[in-house]
Amino acid sequence: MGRRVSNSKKNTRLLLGLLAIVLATCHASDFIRLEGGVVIATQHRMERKTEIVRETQETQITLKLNIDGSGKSNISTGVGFFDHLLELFAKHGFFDLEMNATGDLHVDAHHTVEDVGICLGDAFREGVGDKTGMRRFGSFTVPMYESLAQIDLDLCGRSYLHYQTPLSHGTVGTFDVELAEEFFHGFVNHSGTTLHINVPYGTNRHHIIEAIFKGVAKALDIATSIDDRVSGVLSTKGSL
Ligand SMILES: [Mn+2]
Repeated sequence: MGRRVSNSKKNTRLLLGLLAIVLATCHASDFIRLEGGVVIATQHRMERKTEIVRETQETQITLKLNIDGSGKSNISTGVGFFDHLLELFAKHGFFDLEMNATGDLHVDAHHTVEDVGICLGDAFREGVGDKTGMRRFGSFTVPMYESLAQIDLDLCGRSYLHYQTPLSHGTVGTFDVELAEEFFHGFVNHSGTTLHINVPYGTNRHHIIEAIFKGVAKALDIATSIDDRVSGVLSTKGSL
């Protein structure tokens, strides 16, 4: 004669079985919500890592990005100040970034800086995927001694750059200051970002550009972060 099992015990076993299956198939970063004792895997969050390889007559670039990183970087572009900017971009945005760029520096740093911006834009566009659960908007203001950089961005799929700084010309090391704008043009065009960069005041070239890169990193960290109140994509249109 078989053992008699009450309905409530059967239900408990069924629930525990379902829980085991859900936990076994879910990633640690998935969202699991308990609602009235029923386990629902509401979203499957993919790893947000990308790898970009781009080669032209002017530059050869390989890039690895982890949007959900810790700020580790390994950067080599051949332009010292630009390496510094990309390292602090990774550090302050908590992105893991490997970047190896070989460009036609015998001409100048223009193609290298612009193409790195293009590759970083491609990496973010691919990395965020369909933007499920993502905050989408990000703003951050960085004071760097006498300079102030105000950054506002939207990862909306529409590319737009507003770039207003007191910088017009000059260099930091071998980096022409106008290359910062070229970098962000490449970035917004390939990432589909609406990006407003305003530096209302500042005098030191190194400080101004560094504050901009830190601010963009912080604003991107906010915009790419996941808010578990967001169901699907944060848009009345239903897609971004
Ligand atoms: Mn610095």
